Amino acid sequence: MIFDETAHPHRRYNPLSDRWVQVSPNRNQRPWQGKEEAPAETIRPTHDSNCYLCPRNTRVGGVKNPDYPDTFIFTNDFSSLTDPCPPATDTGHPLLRRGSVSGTCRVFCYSPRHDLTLAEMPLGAICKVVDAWAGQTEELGRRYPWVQIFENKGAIMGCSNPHPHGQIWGVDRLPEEARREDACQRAWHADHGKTLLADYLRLEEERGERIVATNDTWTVLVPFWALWPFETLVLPRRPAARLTDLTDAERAGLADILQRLTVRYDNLFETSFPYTMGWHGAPWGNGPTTHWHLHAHFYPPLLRSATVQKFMVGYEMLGEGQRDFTPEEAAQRLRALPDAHYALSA
Ligand code: H2U
Ligand code: ZN
Repeated sequence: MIFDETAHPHRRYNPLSDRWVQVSPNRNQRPWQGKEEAPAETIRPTHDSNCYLCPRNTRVGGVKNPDYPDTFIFTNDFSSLTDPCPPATDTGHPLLRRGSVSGTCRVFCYSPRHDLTLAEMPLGAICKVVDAWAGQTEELGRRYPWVQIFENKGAIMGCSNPHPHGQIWGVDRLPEEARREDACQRAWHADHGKTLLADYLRLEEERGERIVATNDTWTVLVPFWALWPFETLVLPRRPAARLTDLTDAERAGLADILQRLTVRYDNLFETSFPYTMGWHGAPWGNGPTTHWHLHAHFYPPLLRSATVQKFMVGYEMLGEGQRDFTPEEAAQRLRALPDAHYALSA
């Protein structure tokens, strides 16, 4: 038998986080008995008086939101982290290790419009989001080694409020994903003299089969080692280390590529596409950052329709992560979709 990556189970290595993933393309043929009806798309008002993120509304803690014209950032009224936080004491037993963590958690409203998402926002408004991400990175990076920007989108991802928003945390130490990516990128740079993702990007640009969209300054691709069905990696073509290092042209290019990616995601199943996304930029205050290549991960849970989602259970929890169809097929499907949003162009 001759190996065929589109038919035969195999494993792929994620060099960015040092993990293996199992690809099982043969599982495409299995029967599906779960429910598949399309979800009711509710038409949302531009302002919702019950939304704690809309302008002029009062939040749970009693604070009133300003009448903000574009973006708005506030400290989470229910922050996961505090600063200061009492240092964790030693338990005295090596099998009961604990450590300290302190930081701050902010909520970031992308727009005063309750009814929009990144995919539906005009390019100028997405530019404001990019500028705010960079500004927050700069400010929190002065106080914390790790700045985690992320967005949970969609009820399926546990996000209760459809108002377009994300979160920004400043943390006083590297969390697990950051620690893994720092070690992998550091080792690659020491051996090859270039960033891991610069070498990877060159390879992908030559091959083309996993590219979703590209412009002068950015590329979006489905990584060779993607675990989630339509997972993507958003990469600056120049190896910038952080959002704060981007030129004006790169910021504009980022707004463009984010729009093209999120529109494609919505077009895939003609639904407001759920995902968790977030930025990984170089840690602060830990010496040179030449090994680190800025990137965003998009991790969407949908598998084959607006309602059929991928669950990370069973072998995924007990063995290793597994995907069904190949990353190349995911890229090909996303690449083929139009740049115009299905709901806006109707
Ligand atoms: P997510 O939906 O992405 O979890 O973000 C909403 C955040 O908003 C959530 O973390 C906070 C919640 O703690 N929040 C406030 O800070 N004030 C409120 O009045 C309600 C919700
Ligand atoms: Zn709102």
